[in-house]
Amino acid sequence: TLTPVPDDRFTFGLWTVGWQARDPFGDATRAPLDPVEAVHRLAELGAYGVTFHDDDLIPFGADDRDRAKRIAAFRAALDATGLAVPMATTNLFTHPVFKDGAFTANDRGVRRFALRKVMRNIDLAAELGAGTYVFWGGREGAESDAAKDGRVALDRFKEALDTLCEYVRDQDYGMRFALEPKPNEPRGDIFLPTIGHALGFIERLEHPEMVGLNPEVGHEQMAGLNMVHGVAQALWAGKLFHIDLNGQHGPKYDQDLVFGHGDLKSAFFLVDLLEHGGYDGPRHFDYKPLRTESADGVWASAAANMRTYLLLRERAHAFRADPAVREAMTAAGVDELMVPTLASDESYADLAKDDFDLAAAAERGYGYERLDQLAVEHILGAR
Ligand code: 3MF
Ligand code: MG
Ligand code: MG
Ligand code: MG
Repeated sequence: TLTPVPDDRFTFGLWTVGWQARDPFGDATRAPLDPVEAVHRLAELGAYGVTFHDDDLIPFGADDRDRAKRIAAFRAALDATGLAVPMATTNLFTHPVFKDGAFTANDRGVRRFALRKVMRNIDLAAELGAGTYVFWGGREGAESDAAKDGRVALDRFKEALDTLCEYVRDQDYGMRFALEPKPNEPRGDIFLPTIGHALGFIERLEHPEMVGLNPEVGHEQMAGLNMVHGVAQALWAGKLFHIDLNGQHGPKYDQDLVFGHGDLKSAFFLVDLLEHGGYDGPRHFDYKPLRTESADGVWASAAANMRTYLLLRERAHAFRADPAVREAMTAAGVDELMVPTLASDESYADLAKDDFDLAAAAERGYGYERLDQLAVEHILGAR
């Protein structure tokens, strides 16, 4: 069905529907959105949950009474709607104190402040039942390569995550961390710019089993990379802990379009992978309603993310079930790739026994054109 229900596990960041559309060249075009209203509206639309940065819920610097009041109101909205909080994260990028980064700021006092800010919100995240805590290092980077020794910056990044893993273990929160790579914006260059960089980094941590990824469609595409391949590698490594779905038109500024409103074909193959590739986490939308929209447009865009996902899910099932697709896949050898190159009782020595028709293999066609067109026809609803 194309009506979103909580079982579909759609989630939204408070900062998405709540984006006031301030950009580097223009002021806000929308009024602030109360998190309580966001929770109610998202629940009405069929979402499963909501996620937040500490500062989305509690303005930076709020006193303890104000903080408690806002948390209580948010909790009441969650209880009234049944919305879950599967993930939370820290804003380590808006306040001027983070202009040179948080975990990798040259100023040691900033690094220590950042850790305190994260731990405080991890406590709240745990109270609200979040199983995943995301780290997007938006300010962890540089504009000049004279500013930081990249090797040392990674030492500090590792130190921060090791310390926070220790904290979560000591508190018995059972929470996992998910790193969100991004190549640039707002920094000229950001550390851990892609899924691949982050996967390599995780293996050097003290508790690699606690740390995985939160890849974002637009972020990989900003780097000119194939999100579907990146997510496949994250799944292969057992590291797809969470995902940020949105739309992007290739390498340019971070567009944060509605899911599917950028590279639609890639969105189709991504949904196909998530649905058939063993991912069972939230389908989290991290997008920005266009700056041109008033409140109606905001809620239309929230609904559009879920409907587009459901349409693509339906299309992906139809694609897989189509006998013509099955046949084209077999002809293309898609299944043959599942057969190990050496049989279980063979070694490299057995390769010498092969009687291989080199000319025939060089000459064969794979039929990918036909297969790809079948995918396009399914996306367009022509089959
Ligand atoms: C920026 C982002 C972030 C992260 C968020 C952590 C503000 O490009 O994608 O959104 O997703 O900080 O989840
Ligand atoms: Mg983003
Ligand atoms: Mg983005
Ligand atoms: Mg994101």
